[in-house]
Amino acid sequence: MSYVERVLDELKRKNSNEPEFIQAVTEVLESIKPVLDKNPQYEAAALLERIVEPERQIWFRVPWVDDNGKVQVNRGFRIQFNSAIGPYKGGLRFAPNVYSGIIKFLGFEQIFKNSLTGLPIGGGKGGADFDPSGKSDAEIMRFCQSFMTELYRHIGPETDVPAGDLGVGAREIGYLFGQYKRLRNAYEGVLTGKGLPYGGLNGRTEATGYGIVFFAREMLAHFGEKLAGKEVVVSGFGNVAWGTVRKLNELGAKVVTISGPDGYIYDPDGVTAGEKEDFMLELRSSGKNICAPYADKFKGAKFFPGEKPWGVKADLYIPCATQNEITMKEAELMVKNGCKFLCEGSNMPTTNDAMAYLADNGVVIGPSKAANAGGVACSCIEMGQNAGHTVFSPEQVYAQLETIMVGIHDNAAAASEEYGLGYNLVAGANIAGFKKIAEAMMAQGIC
Ligand code: 2IT
Repeated sequence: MSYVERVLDELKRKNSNEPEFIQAVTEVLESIKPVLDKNPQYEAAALLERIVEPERQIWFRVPWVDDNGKVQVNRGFRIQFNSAIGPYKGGLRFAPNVYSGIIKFLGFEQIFKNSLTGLPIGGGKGGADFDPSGKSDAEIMRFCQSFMTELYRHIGPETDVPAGDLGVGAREIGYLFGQYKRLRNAYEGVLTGKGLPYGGLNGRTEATGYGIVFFAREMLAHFGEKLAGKEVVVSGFGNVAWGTVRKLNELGAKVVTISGPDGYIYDPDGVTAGEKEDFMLELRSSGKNICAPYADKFKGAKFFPGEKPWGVKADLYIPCATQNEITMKEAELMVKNGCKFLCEGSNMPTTNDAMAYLADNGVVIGPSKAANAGGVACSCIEMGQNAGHTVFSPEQVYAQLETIMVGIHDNAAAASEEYGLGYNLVAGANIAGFKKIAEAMMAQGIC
């Protein structure tokens, strides 16, 4: 049995109730086998066994009082996964399906994503099984304050710096920051994704989406193709989808779909810049988590209830909703429609078997941990801005973001080439991300 198989066996035994975590680890470990073969000292140092075990896992009670005076209790998490190259860094997700397996898969992915940015940030993730949809502003505030009342003792600007993820946007970050500041009596960059008046970074809101599009542009350029004139299927309608749509429009592509948990929108005229783009923000801030109203507002757009957009023909597919929205069923549809490029916006949107099937059928895949790293990269720039007691201009941020995304693409492509895998960005990103973590961990001894 190979080293990787042995570690995966043990992982499955210990975490059998966390399928998403097992999926994420399997995907990474299988593709770094050539690096392990070249470096037998890693097995001797039990490097993989250490990498798959979070350094620290915090589970906590989040009690709060709803608008009817009823006491509610949610479960909060912070998984401090790996600090080999910097303080733990990663978002907080508030969604009803959150449990340890989701936070651990996200935290594990974050280790390699953050490594790929080239910046000094370790991997972590957190959240709660709290459903923000339909909650009043006061309820959101009370929940965030209670969440931070436990979390504050575990985090800090040099220890662990959370940010947003699904269900956690600028409003939630504001409430979390306010409570941290009260409890600690310290004004410090402990969270990123903050509002501009209190330490936030110009450009952080659109950074993830813009970065995804820069990455897609580099993928297409490798084959001598351009984004201009391309039809694009996008899923989701939240922050990541919005930034993606904006940049795609700017670069002359046409976005024909967005989606929500309620179904998808097909807009043959394109989700164009201006009113339509802005309506995505309205959909988000409505707190209802549905996209159907888009079709009522814009003539020519059609709503398909309960369906996903993967059967729509396009040149490029960019999932921006949530994990595992592309399974074998959707992958088969995409291949039938002649899909050439898949650039993953959301974290782990594709199941491992669907990913293998797409690759076998010639689809070029930009993996999420590389393609969506622009968000956390700008979070790290926000940390630097706060630590330096300064403010960066949007132009400074956009320029750095673009350089970082091109760098991630080129490093992933080079790592794949180095190991004789051709242009395989999935393996290349895992290899490039892993190498830096492995070298840092080896240098720091058994810890
Ligand atoms: O998945 C992600 O990279 C995020 N949710 C952003 C993390 C961050 O710390 O900005």
